[in-house]
Amino acid sequence: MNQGMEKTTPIVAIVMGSKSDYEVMKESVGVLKEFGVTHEVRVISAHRTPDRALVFATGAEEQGIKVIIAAAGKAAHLAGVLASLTILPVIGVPMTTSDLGGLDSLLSMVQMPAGIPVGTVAIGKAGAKNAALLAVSILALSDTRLCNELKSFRQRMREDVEAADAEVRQGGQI
Ligand code: RP5
Repeated sequence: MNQGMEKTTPIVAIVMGSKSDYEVMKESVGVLKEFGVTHEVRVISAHRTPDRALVFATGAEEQGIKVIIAAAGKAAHLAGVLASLTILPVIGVPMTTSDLGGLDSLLSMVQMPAGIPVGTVAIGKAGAKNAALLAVSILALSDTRLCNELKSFRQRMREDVEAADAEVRQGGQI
């Protein structure tokens, strides 16, 4: 494989159960771009396209994927199904839903029976961001650049909070 190909080979896959999940999942894309992590975005449904879910998950490791982020709503079995078919770490992002607010998605994802873990993050956009940050943390275990970038990211957050604290203390009110 030449160097150009290596640069664009995705190491994180963001898999969404529906195109309708993208509005939330673009937060994950934004974080991965910020950290310069190559990624791909797929729409694969565990119940509408189970055959494609099988092909994707069983081939992901060979394709060079290191972490899978799976987003789904309602009976959100996508992450669990993918996790059952690969030993790659799978991070699940529960989507907000119109009927039950995303509690349905959260419980479907987080309550995996023992043996097949799905690392589940918060419902919605915060979860989408954290899923990508968690993926970066996993990758940073064997990538010094990402490790340093993560440390700088945390430092910037600390400085933002400290600056906000100084501002409210000076003004006396928010
Ligand atoms: C899930 O069903 C998807 O992940 C999505 O969150 C939800 C609704 O899908 P659409 O009916 O909008 O395609 O599979």
